[in-house]
Amino acid sequence: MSDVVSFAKEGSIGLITVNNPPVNALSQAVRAGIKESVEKGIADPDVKAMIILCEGRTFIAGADIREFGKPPMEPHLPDVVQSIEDSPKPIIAAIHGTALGGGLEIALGSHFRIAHSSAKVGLPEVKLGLLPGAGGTQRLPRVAGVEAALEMITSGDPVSAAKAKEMGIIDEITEGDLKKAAIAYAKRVIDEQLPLRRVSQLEAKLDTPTVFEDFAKRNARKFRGFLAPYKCIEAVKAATELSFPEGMKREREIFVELQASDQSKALRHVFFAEREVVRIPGLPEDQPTRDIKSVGIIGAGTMGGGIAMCFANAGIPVYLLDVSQEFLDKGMATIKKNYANTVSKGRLTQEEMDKRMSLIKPTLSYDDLKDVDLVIEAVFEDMNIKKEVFKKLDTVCKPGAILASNTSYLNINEIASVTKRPEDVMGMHFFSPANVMRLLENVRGEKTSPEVYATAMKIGRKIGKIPVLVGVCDGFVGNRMLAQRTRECAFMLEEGALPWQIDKVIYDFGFPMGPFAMADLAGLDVGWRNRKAKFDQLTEREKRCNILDKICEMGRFGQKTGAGYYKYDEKRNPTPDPLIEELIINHSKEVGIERREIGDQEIIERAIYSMINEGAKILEEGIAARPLDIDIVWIYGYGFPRYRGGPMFYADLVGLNKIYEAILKYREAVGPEYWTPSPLLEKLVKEGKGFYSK
Ligand code: T1G
Repeated sequence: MSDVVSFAKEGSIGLITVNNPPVNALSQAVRAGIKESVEKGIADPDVKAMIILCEGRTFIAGADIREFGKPPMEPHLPDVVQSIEDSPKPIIAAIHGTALGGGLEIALGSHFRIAHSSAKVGLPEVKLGLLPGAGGTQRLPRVAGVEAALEMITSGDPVSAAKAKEMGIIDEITEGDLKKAAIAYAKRVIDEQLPLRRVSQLEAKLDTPTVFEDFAKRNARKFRGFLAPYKCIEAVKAATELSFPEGMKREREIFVELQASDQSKALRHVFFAEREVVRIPGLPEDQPTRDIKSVGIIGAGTMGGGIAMCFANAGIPVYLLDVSQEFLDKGMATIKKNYANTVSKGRLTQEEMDKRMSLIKPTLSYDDLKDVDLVIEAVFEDMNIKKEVFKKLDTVCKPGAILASNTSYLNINEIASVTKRPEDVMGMHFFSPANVMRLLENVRGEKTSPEVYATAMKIGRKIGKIPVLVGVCDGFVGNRMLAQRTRECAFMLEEGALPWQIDKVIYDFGFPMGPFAMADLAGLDVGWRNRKAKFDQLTEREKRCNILDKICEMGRFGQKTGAGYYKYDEKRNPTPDPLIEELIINHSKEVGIERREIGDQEIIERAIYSMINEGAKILEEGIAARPLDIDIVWIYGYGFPRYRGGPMFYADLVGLNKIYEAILKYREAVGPEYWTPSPLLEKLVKEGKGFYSK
């Protein structure tokens, strides 16, 4: 027997136990071990029934994703599942933790399923750009119905044991010891000689004749551009039209097609990247960190309040400091409203809300911060104000307290220089709204100690963020790359494009919204202020490209004023505004640019490749340690479509040679001050490599 699967007998019951930490993934050894154990149990005359269960924290969490893209090895999972279902002796799956993907498929191939009440089951393959490839698309509709199967398979979201029982996926639930309950269940199956229930022999009934078309139509916006959900629908449809063996064949064909797709490669890359990103190259796994038991937040504005919520949500007490009671009251009221909103949606109990509110203590006095372990400053983006705050913190806070700034671009080294503890100073850049957006850019100053930034990575995860370690430069990683896209899109407006054309191209690329709709949402006055702050550093063309200024001077700051690039109705639905079209056309005349047709491909290249080139420069400068750091920043901070893997993975899919040719083209057309290829990019192209080439 393999060491990851064991077979033992308890009386007349064969226990097949999987022990493949950390999540009992179905590696080749596990598949072989399960198959051998089933055969052993069938061959053993003393064995009347078998149970499949797992050691560790969870039932099988799916196929071993690390095996994808490699030559498949026998036994193949569909065959293992079929050998379970074909067993002449009853087999019971005993589920705890999460039975996901191939794990749930193993359970669906079993004749009976018992779960601990705390367990969850799901088919998350779609999140990897795949579909359940071991019978899930054929068995789930047979046992839970077509509609329920479509929802579960295309969302990839797990359901609770109770919900699964309601759906017919789980037969029994236990609150107690799962193994004991499973053995009792097996004995009942034997004693009562319950007939074996082979799911494949059930029929997948249509809920309505047009259930598939209706489902696809209802989810068109959510699935747009993403292949796997549509293929999942196709496979489930096959379960209602073909025999089980034919349906399995169809499922296999689609699985092989999806596994080879760029979208699945991208999603598998993201799956591992979002776990790898918190590991800092060069730092030992056991790097000491500091305990963060209490936190101070300076500034009760939108960001400060959102950050305070992050810590309260994790059960960490927070002092929220501002300079006036009025600001504190406003900030606390906003926090209360946010929580009340979540309670009204049923996603938080009133009791939980009250507990979290009680963890946030408003204060006017820096003295209250004398014992906190971490302070995050979230005051106005003005270097002088920040320096004043850090000078005060330096005198008040205890030795060893970490002093962090939430600044989105200011120089952390300069801020640290006004303190006596630069090794305890860093940036913790949250993204708005801070209590929602998962990205956290942890900015390492030149003097920040490894213990301090390792602590920031750890506390970032504890409060549910995806922390990425970045270096000091204007805009760090995300905003520095965003500046490239913003400039190119502004230039394309004056050369011939319109906001809604560019937005549609970027939306269709897979972003949640285009750059101009996003600017209207964030508030055009933010970008306007940034432009003014950096005006002296702008090139002549950037200075002249003042469409944003003109719109702001009309008092149009975006959604919050009912108009920006778009005009908005009372429900904030956007409409292209002829007035803005006229303003842009007049602007082109003013700056002497003859407008021309700009194609969608040019929009993609100038908006996305400009960011890729900047990302390569960020890697060269060591501002990001790896391309995966940049991909995660853009997926979690700006909604880069996951199924494209992030800007750097996407660049590899396009081919760096094509990216490079486009950069040279725009160096001629737009100017070398904006489009000079990164030396790293040139080197990789010369070597015929990508950012991720080994
Ligand atoms: N394969 C390989 N490694 C996996 C894995 C998997 N399926 N799931 C997790 N890991 C690793 C993960 O990379 C990390 O490693 C460690 O386990 C802990 O994971 C044929 C084709 C189960 C809910 O998509 O959702 O079945 O970083 O940090 O937060 O139809 O892991 O420590 O080196 O996420 O407690 C379908 C994916 C596969 C489930 C646990 N199954 N996993 O979350 O721990 S495709 C999935 C998860 C399939 C069949 C198809 C979560 C979790 P390291 P973690 P966690």
